[in-house]
Amino acid sequence: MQSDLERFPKGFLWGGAVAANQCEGAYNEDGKGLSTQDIAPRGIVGAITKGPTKDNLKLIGIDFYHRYKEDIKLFAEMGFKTFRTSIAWSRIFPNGDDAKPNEKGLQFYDDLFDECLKYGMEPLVTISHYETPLALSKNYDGWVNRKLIGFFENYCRTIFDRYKHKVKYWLTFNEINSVLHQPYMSGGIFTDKEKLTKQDLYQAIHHELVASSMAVKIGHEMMPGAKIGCMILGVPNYPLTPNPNDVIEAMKQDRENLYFADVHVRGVYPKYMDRYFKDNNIKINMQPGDSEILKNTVDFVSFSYYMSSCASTDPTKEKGASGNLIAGVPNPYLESSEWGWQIDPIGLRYLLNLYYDRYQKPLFIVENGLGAVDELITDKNGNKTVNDDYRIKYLNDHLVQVAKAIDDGVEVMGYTSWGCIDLVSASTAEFKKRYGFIYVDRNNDGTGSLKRYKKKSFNWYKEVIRTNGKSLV
Ligand code: BGP
Repeated sequence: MQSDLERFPKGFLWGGAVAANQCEGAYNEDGKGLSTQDIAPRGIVGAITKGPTKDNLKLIGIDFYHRYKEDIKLFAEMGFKTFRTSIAWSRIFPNGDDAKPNEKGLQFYDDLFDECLKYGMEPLVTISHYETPLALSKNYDGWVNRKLIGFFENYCRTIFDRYKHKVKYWLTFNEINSVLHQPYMSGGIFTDKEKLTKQDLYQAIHHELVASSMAVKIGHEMMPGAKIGCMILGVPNYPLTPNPNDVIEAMKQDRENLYFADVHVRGVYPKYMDRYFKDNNIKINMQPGDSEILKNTVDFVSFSYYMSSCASTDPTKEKGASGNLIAGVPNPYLESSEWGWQIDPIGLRYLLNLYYDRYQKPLFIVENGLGAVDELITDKNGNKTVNDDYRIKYLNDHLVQVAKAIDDGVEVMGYTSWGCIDLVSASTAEFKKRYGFIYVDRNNDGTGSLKRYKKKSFNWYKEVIRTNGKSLV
């Protein structure tokens, strides 16, 4: 790429992203209640347990709860303009339906946001990132129950009021469309995935969509100037072949995800869902006022991007490619990560264009990165580090495509690389799968000093931010 072009706009929000449940630890400190994650030691690949068990790496995470000052300082050293994290709902309302919030939980995020602001870093806050209070899951079946809207509203009012002078950028539900595939992790739905009816699933989605629009409504009322976005798990679907049947299949699979952003941006259910609901015998119970609330549309669309997928109507093609909570037919043109996620930088340019053509809203890439096994080595100066050239290549190649999308005319607000510091992975709840610019000494068996070390990508990203993307190649 030519280096003399000012592709990334001035004020582009460079940064990194984490989620409370994957890094904070301190799962039962200072009045925090249990969340759905505290009994899911294997992420989405294993069963949930009766209570927290020692093998659940998230209970300690990377001890961010106690070490955030050290970590934020390192992010500041890289020049982060923004830091995306989530608020653990069960730190604020331990059971989700409590009458009063937990002051110590509120104080923690006050301190955390102050620390970010001290370095001129804008907090970008996910209100709900796969950490529904466990009591809401067990006692109400999560978002299947309409009562969750009220509890969520109460939670939003509490945090908006508390942080209105500190947080300008908010995201409602992390990867809201992932509830289609992971109802427990994403929607706190306690009913077994196999037993969950489509009727209940889509009713739960309706509740989340109403709650999300409600958050936009009250957020705008309580925090003039705040920018509130939805957050979508972004996986573009390519037809596996030019067979028109595959093209229609890809369109259908894309719509499964686009539906969520369509409602958030347009404020109404898209027409194609009428057909889907009819075909699947689903009747959404819309209460009076719901359609009015849905009209509170988002200020921007944020999304995660790790991979693309292929759609095929050929029954001999198996959905063999594993991936970010969604499995697709493997693309023969792409290579895969060590975890089988297909790497497709151009897909990011494609997705940015797709969203922008459809919505004409600013876009924010709030997750992207490479989960890999890293080897900690000692360099010639005696410093411990990781030579993660593979990560640098992955991120560079994706950012080049972001630059191209900006050239295409797409409005991109920012980019927060996922897992800017190593943390516990979401899907497999392990430590071996690392994303960070900062290595954390912790292992799958829970051993390790929790010490932090800068990887090679640390200085690389610092330079990308310093030059506003001109150092990309
Ligand atoms: C997304 C989640 C994140 C994150 C990321 C990487 O689905 O929003 O929480 O973890 O994927 O996935 P994993 O951690 O499973 O590698």
